[in-house]
Amino acid sequence: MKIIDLRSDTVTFPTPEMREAMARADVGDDVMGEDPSINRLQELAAERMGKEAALFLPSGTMGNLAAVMAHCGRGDEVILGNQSHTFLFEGGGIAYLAGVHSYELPNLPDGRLDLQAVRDALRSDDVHYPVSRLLVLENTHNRCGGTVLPLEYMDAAAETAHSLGLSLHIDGARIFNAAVALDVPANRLVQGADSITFCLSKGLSAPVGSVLCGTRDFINKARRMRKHLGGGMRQAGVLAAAGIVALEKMVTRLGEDHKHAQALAKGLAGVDGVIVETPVPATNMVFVHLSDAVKADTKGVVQSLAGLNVKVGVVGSRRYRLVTHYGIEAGDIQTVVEAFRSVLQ
Ligand code: TLP
Repeated sequence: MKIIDLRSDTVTFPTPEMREAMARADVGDDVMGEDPSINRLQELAAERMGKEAALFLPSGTMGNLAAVMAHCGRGDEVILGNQSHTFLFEGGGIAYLAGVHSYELPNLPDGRLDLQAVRDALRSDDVHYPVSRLLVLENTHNRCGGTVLPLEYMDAAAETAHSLGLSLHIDGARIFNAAVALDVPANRLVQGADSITFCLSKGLSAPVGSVLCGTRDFINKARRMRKHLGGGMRQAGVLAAAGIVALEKMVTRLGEDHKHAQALAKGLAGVDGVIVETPVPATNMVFVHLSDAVKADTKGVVQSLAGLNVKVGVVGSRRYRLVTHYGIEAGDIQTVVEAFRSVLQ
């Protein structure tokens, strides 16, 4: 019996083509810059993001952290959303490991930051204050519902950041979902950004890895930071080989995941007791919560669903996240809807 695992798109397995590419990969010592597969992945990633250079890292968390460390010195300040992954889910690493102070602005419901609020957050030159150095945005925005920050906003945010003397980093863990949803090339979407991290190991299905892109100088600094963080790997070309397949073969199919998410939202909207937060999800995430009429508790529902081979993520009291991905097929959607109906009836 198939387990329908909607907890995240991080649960995806490598495709058969990835496994073959991994078995055949040419490898070398990447700390010495000699892994041909990693070098190729980095070139490809830089090209896809329209940046000079790129760096392969073990995770999105390390990509964002290395970026913050390369942009900021200790005691500097980064402006970011209070719902951002970097603020909520990266273990406070920018404070703990980088000594960087954060200025959290409330994310608007669609994941954007109000650009006037960004202007207002800029510190004046005064010894009492940290030095404002960096603006971080997330696209797609995970906790705001897999929402997409539109192109005009991305351009305006870059202009605002630069006019304030700030650099702009994009946590683009799912930037290709945004690009596919907007039908805009990813490199255009991040054109104004100074750096971007994107993940190979989410909707693109590679087993491990993220890539940080930016100018050559910035990437040279970030490579030092990756070493400080213990992220310099050796013959990791076996991982990069899967990443190359991810970039070349797995981007355009993300639209299927978005369609499945829309079908799932529509189906769940018809189940008594389930409140779908966004009737037409923008990308591959569906957030739902239980109505007051439901007696069962948050965990009880998860356990009952798991008993029917459906796994969902808990993201708050009586609130769940369901993420579609490679491995979830059209036929699974109805199974999930029926599972909810049977658990909540
Ligand atoms: N997100 C994971 C969990 O950590 C919540 C998920 O299941 O969605 N940026 C964004 C926007 C992310 O969603 C994630 C992972 C990361 C960065 C970190 O990537 P990894 O897990 O590779 O460190």
